[in-house]
Amino acid sequence: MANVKDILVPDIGDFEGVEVIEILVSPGDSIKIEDPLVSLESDKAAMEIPSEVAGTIKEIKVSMGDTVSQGDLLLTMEVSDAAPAEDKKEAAPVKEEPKVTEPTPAAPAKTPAANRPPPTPPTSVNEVSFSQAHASPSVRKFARELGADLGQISGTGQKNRILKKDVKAFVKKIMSSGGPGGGPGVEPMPEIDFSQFGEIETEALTKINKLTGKFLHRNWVTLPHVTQFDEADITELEKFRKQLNKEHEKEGIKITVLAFLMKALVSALKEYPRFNSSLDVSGENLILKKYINIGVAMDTPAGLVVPVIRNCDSKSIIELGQELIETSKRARDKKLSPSDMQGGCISISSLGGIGGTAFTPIVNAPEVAILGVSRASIKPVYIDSEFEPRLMLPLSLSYDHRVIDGANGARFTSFLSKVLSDTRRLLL
Ligand code: CAO
Repeated sequence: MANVKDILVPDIGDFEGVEVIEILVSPGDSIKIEDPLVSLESDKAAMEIPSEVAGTIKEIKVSMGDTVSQGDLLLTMEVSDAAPAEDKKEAAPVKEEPKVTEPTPAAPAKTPAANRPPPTPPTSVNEVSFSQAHASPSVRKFARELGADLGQISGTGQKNRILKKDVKAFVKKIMSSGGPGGGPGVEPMPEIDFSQFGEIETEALTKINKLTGKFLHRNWVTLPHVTQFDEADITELEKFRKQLNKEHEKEGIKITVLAFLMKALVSALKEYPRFNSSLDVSGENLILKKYINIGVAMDTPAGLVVPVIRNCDSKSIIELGQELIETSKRARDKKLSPSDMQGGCISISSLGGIGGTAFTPIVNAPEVAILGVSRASIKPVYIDSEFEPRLMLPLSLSYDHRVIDGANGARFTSFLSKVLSDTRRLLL
């Protein structure tokens, strides 16, 4: 036989007239001992009232917003006789840590959704905004289980309280926003019929475009990039380069600035070995490489490729110049194999032959840095109390800030600049 039992507010300490902020059960619900029934909130803390008995909810006797004290009737429950007496242990109210914002429970709602930072993946939880969010313990627990940051969720409950359904909607939105142009926590790109604005033509991306795009996107969103800009005075280097090209004209050898840059990078990597490293998959160890292979971004009609020139430390500038010519021809003729693109330590993206003053290249992970090079130009440089026309080469070094500190980024480009300004240093 079942009997109907009144469920009262238990001993909740010194609190009087506490607000009912959430009713967690409905008539007909089957309840186990310690299942939460309602959430109460004072101006100091929120707490859940768990059930002391097992049974079925008959009638809810309070409404949201009511204030209750110890001994007040919350609901009635049909308690099954079958429930063993020893199951009927005292269930204490589950208290949440005191609220960070005092004194009004509605305080977190002062941050309108529009002013909140854009959503990030459910895994990155800001503990401060999480603790300040206006939600009951059960909703907090639920959000914790899903890794959802309460601080980013707009509540639809009373006084903007975050409800379980708000957490569900937030997670659902994040999970479904991984479509084209979207990503975790990012709105998917809307599908637009551009022909409504004028004539259009659709061109399929090449295989290389698609593949490169995927890796660039991954590297752009997963690596914290910083780009360090600098300049190198290559006036003397350029004289030397022209002289070398004249000397080797008959052999058909042509050396561009790029070969010198590769040689300068070899010196810089030896001086700063951290730039010749990769993070392992766990992200806890740095793998330092003892070889020096340099990837060179090459623009081909089929798209961008980054073949790797191996063992650059054991090659002369002339050998590097030759290999660059051969490799760029193979790239344009689509003769590169996947292995030609592997094993790089650092990359160079040279747009100097085209133009521009600076840019922010994307690190070619698992490498940790990439050197961008723009077009050299004559600039007035103040030397020994006079302006002199010097050929200045713009450098843009992007690096993975998890591995390289800003100070070392600046040291690296300063070193490169020094070496390129005085080619004798390449011999050191
Ligand atoms: N400043 C001024 N002139 C430069 C220069 C620079 N930084 N770099 C090259 N030049 C000059 C060269 O000396 C050459 O001039 P001459 O013909 O008068 O001797 C001319 O520009 C053409 O050089 P180049 O670009 O063909 O040769 P390179 O060795 O410098 O580069 C290669 C070879 C394959 C890297 C280049 O052709 C290329 O593809 N660059 C694009 C790379 C790219 O797309 N990067 C973006 C990646 S991210 O999207």
